[in-house]
Amino acid sequence: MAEHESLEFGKADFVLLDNVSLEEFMANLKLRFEKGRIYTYIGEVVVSVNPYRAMNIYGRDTIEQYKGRELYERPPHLFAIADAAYKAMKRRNKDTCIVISGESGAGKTEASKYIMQYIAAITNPSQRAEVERVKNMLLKSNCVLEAFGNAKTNRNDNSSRFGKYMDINFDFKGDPIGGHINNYLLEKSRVIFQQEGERSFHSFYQIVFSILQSSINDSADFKAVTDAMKVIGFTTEEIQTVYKILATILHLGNLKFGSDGDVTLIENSKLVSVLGDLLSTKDENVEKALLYRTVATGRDVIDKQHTHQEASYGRDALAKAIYERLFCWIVGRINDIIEVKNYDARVHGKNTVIGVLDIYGFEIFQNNSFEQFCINYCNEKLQQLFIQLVLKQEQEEYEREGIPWKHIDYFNNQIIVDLVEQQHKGIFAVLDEACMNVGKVTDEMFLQALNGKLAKHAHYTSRKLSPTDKNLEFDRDFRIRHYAGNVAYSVVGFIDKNKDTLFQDFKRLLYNSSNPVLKAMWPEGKLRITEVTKRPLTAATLFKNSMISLVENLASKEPYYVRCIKPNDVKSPLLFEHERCKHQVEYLGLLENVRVRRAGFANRQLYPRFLQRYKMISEFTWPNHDLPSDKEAVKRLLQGCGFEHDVAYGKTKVFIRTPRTIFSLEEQRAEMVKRIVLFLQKVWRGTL
Ligand code: AD9
Ligand code: MG
Repeated sequence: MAEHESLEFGKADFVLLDNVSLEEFMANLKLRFEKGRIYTYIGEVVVSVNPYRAMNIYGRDTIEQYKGRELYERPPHLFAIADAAYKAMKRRNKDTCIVISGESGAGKTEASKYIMQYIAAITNPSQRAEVERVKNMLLKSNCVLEAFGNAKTNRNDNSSRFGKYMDINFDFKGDPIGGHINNYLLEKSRVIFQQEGERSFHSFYQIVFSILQSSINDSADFKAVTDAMKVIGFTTEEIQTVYKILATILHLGNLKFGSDGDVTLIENSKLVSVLGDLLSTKDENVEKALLYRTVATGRDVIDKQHTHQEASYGRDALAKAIYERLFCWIVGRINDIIEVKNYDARVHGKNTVIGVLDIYGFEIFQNNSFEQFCINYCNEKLQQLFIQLVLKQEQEEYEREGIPWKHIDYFNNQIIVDLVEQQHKGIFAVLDEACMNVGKVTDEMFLQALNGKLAKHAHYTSRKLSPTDKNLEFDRDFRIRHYAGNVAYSVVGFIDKNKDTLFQDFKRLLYNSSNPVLKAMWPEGKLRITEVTKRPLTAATLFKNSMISLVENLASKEPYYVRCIKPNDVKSPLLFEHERCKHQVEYLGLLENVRVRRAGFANRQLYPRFLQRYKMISEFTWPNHDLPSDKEAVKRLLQGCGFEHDVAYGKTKVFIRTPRTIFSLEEQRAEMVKRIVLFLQKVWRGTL
């Protein structure tokens, strides 16, 4: 429970609501938003509403106010959560993680940056040069990754198109000594196609506009990104290669194929030599890779000419693949540089981590495809984790402290997670099976297979299964009832995107480049055609595996949660769209969260902390107590106040069931503080 805020700003913690109803929850959320209080707690969870305006609450002075303080001592803030995670890491040697969730545009990425800034600001008081360097690199890596992995969508001008999990490693002093980034499935199709009103990745505009000097923002960002890459430690050659790759992709976008009878040709063949230059490879090799593929038939190896359609497919696949590879390579390079080296646990003690997760939020567009399906599945996984961990954490604390605990029921989205990922029956499994088939499998056949397998599933339907459903517009769609809403996905492109084929000829072309940086990105180009036999894992399987290991990793750490809410769809700082927000509160399970928290104990505090705060209200503890332990002193204090019935004594903490008790303690404390101040004033004036 946070104090230092008058009730005019609403309740700082939802557990303090008089009645836990959706109406009261919403009224409090709205009041606080309108008063500029964008953060509110549910116990240790931060609920955040995107203010869509610059807030003066992230400066150095605010950071100082949160440093080392307990959660309930200050108004709710991201900094308090970051500090709690940091304290758990430092004092208790715990690996912790901060999981930020919410739909697209709700404020996850901004929150993750403020959290990183806070951690950077409060660490390394002795200004060790090496630690300063590491901190600087961690912060700068954000800027680079955003340039290459974010884009304007119809939901968010700076939408993350990849998932990011960053570990920050700390030494025994609690200073950051390195880090590691895991990135999850980049939405690479954006390189070749954007929905109306959207853009490709920021990086492309930065390079184009830096040449044209026409857009101030993009060209300033170009400089910032280039500088950031230099700071992180990218070599000049590497940076040049990065920009050459971007240019390659832009030129590939202009490449057109034509036909002359049976022969497929490149129409604007001048581009071939431009590409040859950029990729540091011979023009004829570029041309050949674009128009032919090498196939092994028995012992023979032949060059087979692409059809017009195959050539276009190949070109697009190439553009997507080199961008994705570039992105992964950038992440890999950052990791090479920031990873902890030479850490000796015997000398330095345990190396602990804080992980920060910032993924792409749940999204619904006009047209939803394979990428949205993966993104929304990822959000289902995280929702599932939230449900489990928030309860688990609660239960474990009661157990650890020896407090009896009655299990509380909660809504479970596992059924939707299973619908997607279950072996043999799940949507990914059906998709993989379709992709395994030799012979031509179409997206429509995949849809039929889904309809066959999932006809009875409560969260799945399609036009075929629900012909009268007016919200299902197209035959090619299937619809999932997600935890966060209904989404119709068009099956068009599912098969291709899942197979994710890139002709081996392109890999060889890039591997044979005389640019060593580029060559190093394509090690598998070394293989000869007869050596390439293994079928690569599909995009769906890779993504599913990465999500499963992400969740395992998060579950192994002590979690802290930030739940972001998007107040409106027009990016307005003034508008609190009631229905929109209510929907999010519901699907995020925030009300259940409050109930679980309240069914247990609304407040818990370490004994010494509790005493420090309230000792002045009891004659047994003021100014000091002579009881054998702080725990005994707290017992005595609470008995004296008549709150015995409302508390439980754990091993290290006192648990207070109802918020009213805390209010009352606070009131008594305020009264005593006033009396003490008056007394001191009298002493000072000599009027006593
Ligand atoms: V997505 O799932 O990556 O599409 P996010 O990451 O949840 O989404 P983001 O953090 O990018 O959303 O926030 C969207 C925009 O809201 C930002 O670009 C800011 O303009 C605005 N925003 C978000 N949080 C804050 C804040 N704390 N203060 C001011 C904010 N503006
Ligand atoms: Mg984001």
